[in-house]
Amino acid sequence: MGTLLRAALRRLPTPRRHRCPLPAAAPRPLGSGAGAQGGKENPSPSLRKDRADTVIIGGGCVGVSLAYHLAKAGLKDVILLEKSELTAGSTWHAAGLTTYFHPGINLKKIHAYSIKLYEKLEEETGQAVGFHQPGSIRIASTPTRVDEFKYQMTRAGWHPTEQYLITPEKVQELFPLLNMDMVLAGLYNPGDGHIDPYSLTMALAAGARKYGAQLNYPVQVTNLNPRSDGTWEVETPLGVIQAKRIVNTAGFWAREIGKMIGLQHPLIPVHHQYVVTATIPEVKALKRELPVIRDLEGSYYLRQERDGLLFGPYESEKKMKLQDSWVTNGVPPGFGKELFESDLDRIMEHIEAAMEMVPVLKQADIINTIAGPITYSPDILPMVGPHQGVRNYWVAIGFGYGIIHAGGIGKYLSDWILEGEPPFDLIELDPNRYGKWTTTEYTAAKARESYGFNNIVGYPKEERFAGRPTERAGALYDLLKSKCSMGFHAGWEQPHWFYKPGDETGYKPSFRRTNWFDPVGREYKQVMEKVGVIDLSPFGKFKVKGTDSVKLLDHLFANVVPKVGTTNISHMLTPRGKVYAELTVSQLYPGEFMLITGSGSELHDLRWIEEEIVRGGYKVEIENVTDEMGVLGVAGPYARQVLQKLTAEDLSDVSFKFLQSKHLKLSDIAVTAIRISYTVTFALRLPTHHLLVMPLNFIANCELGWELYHRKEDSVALYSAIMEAGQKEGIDNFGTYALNALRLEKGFRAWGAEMNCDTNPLEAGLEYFVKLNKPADFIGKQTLKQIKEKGLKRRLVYLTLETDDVDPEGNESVWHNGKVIGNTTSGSFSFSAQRSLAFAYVPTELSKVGQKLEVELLGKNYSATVIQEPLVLTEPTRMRLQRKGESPKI
Ligand code: THG
Repeated sequence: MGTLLRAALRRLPTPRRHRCPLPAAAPRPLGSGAGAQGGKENPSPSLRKDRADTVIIGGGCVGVSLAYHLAKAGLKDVILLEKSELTAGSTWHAAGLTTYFHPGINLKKIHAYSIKLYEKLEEETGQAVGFHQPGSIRIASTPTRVDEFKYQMTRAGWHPTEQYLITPEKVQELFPLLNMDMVLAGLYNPGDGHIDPYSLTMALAAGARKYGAQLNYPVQVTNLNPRSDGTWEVETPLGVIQAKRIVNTAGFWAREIGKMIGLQHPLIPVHHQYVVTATIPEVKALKRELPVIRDLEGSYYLRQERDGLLFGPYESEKKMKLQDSWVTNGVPPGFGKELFESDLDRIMEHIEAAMEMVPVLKQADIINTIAGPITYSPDILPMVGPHQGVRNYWVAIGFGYGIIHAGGIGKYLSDWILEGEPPFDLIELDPNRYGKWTTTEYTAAKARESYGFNNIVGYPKEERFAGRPTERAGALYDLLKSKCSMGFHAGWEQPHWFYKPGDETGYKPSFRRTNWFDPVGREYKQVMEKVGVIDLSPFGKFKVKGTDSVKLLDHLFANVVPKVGTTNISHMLTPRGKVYAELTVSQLYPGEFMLITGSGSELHDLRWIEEEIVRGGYKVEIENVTDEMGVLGVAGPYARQVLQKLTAEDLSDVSFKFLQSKHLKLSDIAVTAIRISYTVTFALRLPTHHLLVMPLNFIANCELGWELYHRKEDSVALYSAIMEAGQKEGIDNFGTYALNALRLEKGFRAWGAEMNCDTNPLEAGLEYFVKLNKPADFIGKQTLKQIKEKGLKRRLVYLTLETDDVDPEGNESVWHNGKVIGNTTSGSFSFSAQRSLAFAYVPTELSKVGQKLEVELLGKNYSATVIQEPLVLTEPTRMRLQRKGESPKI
């Protein structure tokens, strides 16, 4: 370490204690400080109104942005309650970084909106915001990091965000003070920078007031009482406010607000420190402001602060600090604009890395360190939207990067509140991705990990291991854990792929094909040629019954209601005709249904259904049986032969048809069996031309499969009985990676990839499941009719790609004639075609079979061809082709 810096550290003033206000020398972004007037307006601490449309709880940048956007959109009676003063909590001491970059596909839109808003806020509100946009560079100093940047480039290529992969020379030109020894490449976002979080909040507050919102502080919310009509009573020391809806934007107090209504929001405050230096002559001598840099290997950000530098590290999982007493006891009620004691020892290795990378730091004096609480959620993404289980309760909480998110999230949530559906897909922020399994211990372990992993390489198919297994791991977990690489799905552990002697086991992430590639091919073959068993227990499972159950499902779903003993694949659409969810619906008994959804969408779907039940006054009961039931999938040509050994019930095709369900005893265990398989089944909508790449006899009979729903207590016995019965047939396990390859070959779309609330079912090629002619006026029907009349601008196509050591993953750029014209949605290696497969959205005029396109993977454009789907022919099509005397061609 440089001696001067060491000396400087020694000269630091005595670290500030808890609850000491920000000293005069507190950092303020360049040129700011004078303009921030909004906070001076000290509203009278009276409620002024006792009725509101929306009460927003918490006056940080996120809550104030929501008030601004709701009021600007014309909503009357928006009241924000802040218990101390605006920005108290995390906003006021934030480092204020703004960036277009986010690895998440949809969050890029939030970032871009925020930046565009912040650029014009002063003009709109008269309040300066201290916004600096010198650009930012992420620095790669390892080859893997360069791969990561290439991966990020293809993911950003179909977004409006400007982002460039730049050479070391260009990096140096933009940031002349770098030690170039370690720089291999840079990821450059022009327009990035930093803003003064306090002034930003004041500008949003000025705007919110201008448009009619009421910001009240200091007014503490002391209790929240739900009323039977779905409205709320918000109690404060100054009286009660009646509100149609409440929005929790309380930052690191959000857990305390949640507790008032019996919810435990998974978020935890962590310590974050940053350091500000005095003037550095080399910085002062520069003609223009330095771009922000993020040294990912060193795990810190660094930006110019006046004529010095500001430097903020993210310590490792082991070194970072949680406020332990807050984890267990909650945030002390009086805590407001206070800081923690700083601890430079904790960040010393990052200081050293920064001095290596930016050598002028060695001579720099530190004039300030800020150590404040910021909120972390288990996956470091915020929770934004309506909450399942509590009517008219919304959240915008868990922000680790609140400043860059505030603008976009305020707009997003305001649109959702006012229009009844999310303006675009942001499923990764759904508060309902968490549930009862996200305990405090889990959240604390994850907060540590997320903080420590701030700058780790973000691989595709990333797995993180802290806090696992949860109490929800699943009944087969202990039996299977040593045999496979497990994936985490909403608290469950589900096998990704299974080990065999000679395999390189464990989690070995890569941007290219890695250790699971060959084993997944083996599992694929297992299911195609013999019979495989998969644990599908993480599915979300609901039972619906009651007088109005048929009526409800007819209104909720775009497909017809299945007859008793049968199953349909059905979509819930939004009023705008987008795909909100995909479920299977089985009528088990007259009027009694089982609804099955993916593991990640359990509470997401449940919230929507529950809300429609209340809205329409349907007489039904819905029960979430997700945790009570296990599910085993048995698939492959010998599936029938194996299961038949365990039951007297006739499983032949005549008596147990595709998409039928029956209650059976298998080896004396009661199961509800559905003849369906995401892996292998019929496709009824097959066109006549196929690219068939496998000999017919090889794929004959491969489409057989059952799902077996049973009591969780019986999972192990059922699994063992099936495995035992299938010895002769060579039964074996398979995991979700093989499942994904199988479903792609069959042309099955996956919710969250090929369809979401940005896509309508027609462009997604789901027309077969959408019954526009059914009598019931299901949600989205009218809009969808209009969409159909107008014609589709883009379509989902099925592509094969000539690749080498990398497969498409989804969200890559699709090119044509030197331009990005679309994006992939998911992909995999096809073990039957022996080349890569992907789904992609492209303009309708480029969607014809035979169209040549390119897909960008790791910096290279691979040639791709639109082909007729599906790749693997299934029984009905083969029969039809045979009858016609045609033989499919390779
Ligand atoms: N099994 C069950 N429920 C589910 C899934 C599942 N719910 C969520 C998700 N997965 C739903 N997705 C699908 C998608 C397609 C099929 C099954 C579940 C499927 N499709 C056939 C096809 O497209 O050819 C049959 C279509 C038809 O004729 O109706 O099987 O995996 N229980």
